[in-house]
Amino acid sequence: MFDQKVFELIDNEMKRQRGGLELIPSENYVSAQVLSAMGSVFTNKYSEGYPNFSDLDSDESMIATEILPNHRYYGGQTNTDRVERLAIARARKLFGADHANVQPHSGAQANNAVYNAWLKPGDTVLGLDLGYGGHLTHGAPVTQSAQIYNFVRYKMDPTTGEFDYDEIEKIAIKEQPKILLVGYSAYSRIPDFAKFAAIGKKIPGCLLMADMAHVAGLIAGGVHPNPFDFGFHVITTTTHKTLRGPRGGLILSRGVVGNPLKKPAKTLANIPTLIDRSVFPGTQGGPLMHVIAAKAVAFHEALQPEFKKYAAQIVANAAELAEQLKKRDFKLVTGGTDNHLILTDVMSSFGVHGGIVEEVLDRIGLTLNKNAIPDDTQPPFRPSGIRLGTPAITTRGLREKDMEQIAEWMKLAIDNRDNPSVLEKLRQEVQEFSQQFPLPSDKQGEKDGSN
Ligand code: DSN
Repeated sequence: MFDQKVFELIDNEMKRQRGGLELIPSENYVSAQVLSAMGSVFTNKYSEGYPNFSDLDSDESMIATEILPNHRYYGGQTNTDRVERLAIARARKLFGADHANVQPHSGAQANNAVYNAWLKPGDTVLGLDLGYGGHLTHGAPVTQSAQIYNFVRYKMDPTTGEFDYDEIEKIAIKEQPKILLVGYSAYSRIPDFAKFAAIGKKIPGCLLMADMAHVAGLIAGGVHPNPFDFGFHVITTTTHKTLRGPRGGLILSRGVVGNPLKKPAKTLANIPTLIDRSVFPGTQGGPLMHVIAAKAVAFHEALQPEFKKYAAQIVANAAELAEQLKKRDFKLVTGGTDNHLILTDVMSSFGVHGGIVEEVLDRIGLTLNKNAIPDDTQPPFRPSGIRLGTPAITTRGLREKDMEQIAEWMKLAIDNRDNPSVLEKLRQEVQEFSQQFPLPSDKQGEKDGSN
């Protein structure tokens, strides 16, 4: 029987996405090919274990056709092995990694797998505090990993909103972390990876880990530094933000790629194999092969020259949007942006908290999220800030010239938040404007690559 309820909701969500603009900096619109791979028969298959890791530098047509011995726990792996090997080969190339584990179901799973690979219960991790732009999985007390490991969290300098490297070094020397973690969900500048690496190298046995979920697409597109170039050992990321793939996780590492069936010594050189064993069987069961197929497609897209232009356009759009917001009296944390993301203190700009701004903008079809700012005195559901970004609207085809209009709608909606007729007029304008920019999966010829 046709499941009308669910398919109606899918249809409604499609209309919502077509008729508005996505400004949440961690969201994007995937291509028809990514969608199609994700909705494919690979969802039917169990594939616990790993494919063979040999010859991943070979030509892709060889990887897509060669027959290798089955190293997994179930039969029927001819196609899953090939598709996972393609995903691994492409991810390595994209980020200059020695190894890639494409199986984590999410960014949180990826981070937890790295902790489990390198730490014993009680070991110390130094990461950014959630309230200052860090992520839940970087040691927020409500998480499972915070019950297992000792997270010590550094904060941003409240006057500049930026990393305070002297303070981080002081804490690192005192706490001797086994992992020094750089990563964030609400930071609009570029970290000094060389400084982080220099701090980590002063601590014996310290793993340098970068959670680059937000900026992975910018790194892949060559418009953001790559932590591997500064001696980092591990990069974790999600695959669906700036990287524009399916929802999922990815762990990239530098070191010696070994046989995941054999337990290696716990050394930094063996980190690729320690991570493989930690993902499966350490923290996950069967990989989601339909998602891995879609990751392979997204990595292929990110390896194309157009992706470099896309990444550069994300940054150019964000810079222009920041300028247009400042012209309209929005106070920006750090004063601007160097990446895809803007954090603005709407409480001190307009005397209204982020929850209200999120809601009022949702009503006119601009989607973004409320967010804490450094040293926020407001509670989490009524924080002082909002967070927005340009990856999705750039995919949609918006350019610098369109940013003024978005900033203007935002200001008008905040000023008229208690005026339903103005909000309705703005909603119609946003809808008409958005419909000029089809979703990539709506474009003719996208699926078969003919456009
Ligand atoms: N929820 C993601 C974000 O929006 O940044 C992080 O996991």
